[in-house]
Amino acid sequence: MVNSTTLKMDDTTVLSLKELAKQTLKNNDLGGYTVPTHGLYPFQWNWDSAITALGWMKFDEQRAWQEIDVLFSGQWDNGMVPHILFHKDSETYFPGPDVWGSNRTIKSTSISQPPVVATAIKKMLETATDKALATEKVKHLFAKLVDYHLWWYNDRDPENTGLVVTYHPWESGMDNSPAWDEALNVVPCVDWQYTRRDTSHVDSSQRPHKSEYDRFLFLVDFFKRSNFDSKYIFDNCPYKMNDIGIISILHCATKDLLIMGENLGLSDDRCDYLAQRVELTEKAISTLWCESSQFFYCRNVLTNTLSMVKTSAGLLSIYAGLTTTEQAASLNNTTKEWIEASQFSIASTHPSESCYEPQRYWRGPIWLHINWMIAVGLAESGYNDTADKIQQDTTELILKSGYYEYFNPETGTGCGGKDFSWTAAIALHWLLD
Ligand code: 9WN
Repeated sequence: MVNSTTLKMDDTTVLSLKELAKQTLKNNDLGGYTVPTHGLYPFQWNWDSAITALGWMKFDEQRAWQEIDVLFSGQWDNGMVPHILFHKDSETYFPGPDVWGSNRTIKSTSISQPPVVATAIKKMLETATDKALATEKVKHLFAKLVDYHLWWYNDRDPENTGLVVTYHPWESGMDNSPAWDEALNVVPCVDWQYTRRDTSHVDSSQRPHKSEYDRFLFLVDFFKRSNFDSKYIFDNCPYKMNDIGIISILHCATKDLLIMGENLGLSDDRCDYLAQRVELTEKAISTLWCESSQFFYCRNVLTNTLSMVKTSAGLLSIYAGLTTTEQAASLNNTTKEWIEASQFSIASTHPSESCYEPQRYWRGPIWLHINWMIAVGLAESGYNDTADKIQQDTTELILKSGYYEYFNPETGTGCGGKDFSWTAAIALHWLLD
């Protein structure tokens, strides 16, 4: 176990890590938006940009707000903020805009990603030194954010169940999580040939298998064949999940949005409607809780079965404030035990699960922004010791390996893309402040 209680960094180390993080963001800046890393991910990603803006905020507030403005420049008329905006062509990523075929002015995918952006904006507003700029920006963005959140609730929960659905593992942001295995297995494979680009940048042992990509692409084709018709897709999509990760991130962000609106005097009827949706989720969330294992799981909506694998998505319920006092206590104990189960933490899949793979993308590796959310949630529920432990162990990772996309929980080795924007941003926002 890492003896993180003794972790002390001298000022020079902190300074050089900060410098490196700032340089990472500057190097990944393509003029108004930040790529997650060059080559592997050469476009603007939704939740990456929201997290990355928190990093920019530490040294260039104007640039931080620009990141969000550019993200919202790709918002669809129906309110959806796409998972990828293809601002400029690139040959280094597959599937690109032609495969998605969504034909908008700014080319994009037709699904979204975990909507952490309103939460990021609230934090940016709170920490801004230029309050006038921040207030002006939030006032300008507010209606767009409301549109985005309404899209989530209306488009992805048209039956008012309280739990939005997701149509693609890429939408969850936790693309290769074992929580999707069973549901993805019944999705047909595409019947056309393609060349992946990801495995030319990163070793294939750290990326999804071809059988998963075949199904990822089938779903992309399905959206295109469905003409992106919301109702048709809701009724016919062969993959529909209640993802506890997205549900938690959305819930937290909607509450943050409503607080911002109230504080700035921007609330309207649409906010009252969002508040009702918040209540609905609070009532429905217990259906994702398993009393015997004391954990929140994702649900395959098409079979109405919980996906009984412990992934870090289940710990985000505490970050959303969706837990009872007893559930929070139980999840705190689970987190402590989870931390002890590998050398570095928090593994994205619990190390005791048979599907745990410490270096394969979302089947075990550690992501820093997930650690941050879990730590924030635990601290807000009064579990400061666990939150501090996560923060110190996470710092240990960047000291050892720098700013990689994700990290092996057994060795702390950096995996996936190098010089990664959200890792650098979380270091600036949370670890080195
Ligand atoms: C597909 C950019 C994105 C993250 C996701 C992560 C990975 C893309 C991919 O990279 O997904 O969206 O091609 O593997 O899983 O969370 O936003 O960093």
